[in-house]
Amino acid sequence: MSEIIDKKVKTVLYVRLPCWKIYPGGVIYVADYIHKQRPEIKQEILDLAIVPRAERKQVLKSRVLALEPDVVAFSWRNMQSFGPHPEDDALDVVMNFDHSPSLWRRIKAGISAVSIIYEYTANRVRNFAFMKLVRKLKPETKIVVGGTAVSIFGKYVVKNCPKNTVVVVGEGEPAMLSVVNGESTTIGECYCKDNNGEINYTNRTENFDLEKLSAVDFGYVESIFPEITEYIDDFIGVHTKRGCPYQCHFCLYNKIEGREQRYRDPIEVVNEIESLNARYGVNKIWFTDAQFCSTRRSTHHVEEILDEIIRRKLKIQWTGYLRLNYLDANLARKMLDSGLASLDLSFTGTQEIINTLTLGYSLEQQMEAFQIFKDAGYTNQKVKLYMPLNAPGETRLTLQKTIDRIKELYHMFGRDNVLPFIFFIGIQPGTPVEKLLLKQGYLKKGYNPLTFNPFVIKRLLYNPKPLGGIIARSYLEAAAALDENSEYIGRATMDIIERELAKQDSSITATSEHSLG
Ligand code: B12
Ligand code: SF4
Repeated sequence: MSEIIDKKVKTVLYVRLPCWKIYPGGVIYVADYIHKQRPEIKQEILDLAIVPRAERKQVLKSRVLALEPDVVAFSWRNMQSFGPHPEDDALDVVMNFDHSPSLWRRIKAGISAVSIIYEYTANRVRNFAFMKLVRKLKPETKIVVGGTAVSIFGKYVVKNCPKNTVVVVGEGEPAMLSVVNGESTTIGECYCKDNNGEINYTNRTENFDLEKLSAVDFGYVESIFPEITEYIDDFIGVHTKRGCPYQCHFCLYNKIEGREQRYRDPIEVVNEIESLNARYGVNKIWFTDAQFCSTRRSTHHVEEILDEIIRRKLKIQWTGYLRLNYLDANLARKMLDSGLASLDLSFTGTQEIINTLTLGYSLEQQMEAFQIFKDAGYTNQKVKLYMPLNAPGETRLTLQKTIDRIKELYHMFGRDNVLPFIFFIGIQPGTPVEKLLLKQGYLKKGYNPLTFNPFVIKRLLYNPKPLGGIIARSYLEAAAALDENSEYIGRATMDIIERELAKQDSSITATSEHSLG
């Protein structure tokens, strides 16, 4: 138990740092929890994601001067956001720069890349400038920084923060409670920079008991964050559990949330959904768990939540990252009855790649699970395939097998309902794939994962030769043919890849026959 020092916190200003507009669920959970524990504390949330860029500094300044907060708590979501896919311009830029047959397009891509890198750099510099502004305006204020970006890059963030700052890695509720309680040591995994600029690291001793995370009190949240209404037309994030015991080679989620799965009370989860629905008419829910449905135990928990949604006849649509390991007909039926909007899942069409990436499931079982969905009354829900294309171990043969499996899914669900996302592995620090690629010399030892060097950034988006060129040129050809009547780009790309693989196969056969002859 850490010592309580005499610093009663009376006011907290939460500042959500700018990112693409997305419901700020993390900071809302933290503020709601603190209110339930310490209702006498005055809190406000300022969401810079919805303030026009030119006004952000001024708005922050006015809010700090008006509220005079004892604590300013920054929430930072994305820092290294290079995981481009067809809905992100950066994918076009990378593909064109490296692989376009047209010199002009390569030059144009180079110019766009400069502006993307500029934005990437400037965003980070601006975020630290917001913290420095607070420190300048209120030298005594404690600064706390949390959020997923910080959970991955905490050590880097703390170096650039002002003095008297706590950087919280992972979940924020217990850490924030110890800050507002004025405890001398912040609970949880933290980097604390004191008034002399010295940094101390404290490790997490125990995880937060998620049973304590009751349904968000939206009446209170709206009173401290009236702008919440700007989010209600889109998917709203609801958390049902934290943690993931798997270790897929490219993934960091189990580090951000821990390996042990901890669960919220299903009734509280559904109370939260119901109150979003009744208060704001929200009808699109994204279960923001690392994996909504993964282990056998989590499958039971999912089932309890779905049962409750069905029992209360809530008219919602929901989605989240899914694994189909333990799906059976009963659960599939419940998923559909409770409003499953789309199936969002990792997909690769060979057991070899599943094993290389240690995804921990059987392809045959996954394909059977798709059929179970089909038979359970599937109508026209989208099947979104997040494909780690050209991952380590990918060959022409595995790629072709993936295409064949996708065709089976077209057959099962209707071509228009299957969306293969052209995605590549983004190499993240501390993951097994990073270790492998360092060992293979693809990445240099001591490289900086937060570099602004565009050539290193490009390498972190893993799409190596020889397949990288085929995939990229196929994507560019599909993109060039896009008009309002055209195919979904992911499907068109997969078709062109297949054509290109076949062409190469026939030329290889012709060459070998020729040399044999
Ligand atoms: C669900 C999810 C999505 C969904 C979101 C759906 C929705 N409507 O909410 C979708 C698929 C849309 C999505 C998209 C993207 N995502 Co995403 N996403 C996630 C995921 C799995 C969960 C995030 C979440 O909402 N968690 C639930 C909430 C409650 O938790 P939280 O926000 O983390 O908050 C907790 C703590 O962080 C902390 N905390 C937060 N703020 C504060 C503040 C203080 C002061 C304190 C003390 C603590 C604190 O306490 C909170 C409660 O404990 C994470 C990975 C993960 N496991 O965390 C990636 C993650 C956040 N995403 C990431 C990225 C990069 C993206 C994209 C840019 C991908 C892309 N290339 O398009 C986009 C960007 C979206 C955007 N607009 O910004 C990265 C960000 C980190 C980074 N590498 O920079 C992550 C970490 C995944 C990764 N690659 O490692 N994402
Ligand atoms: S990809 Fe999904 S299942 Fe695999 S470790 Fe990450 S969160 Fe867990």
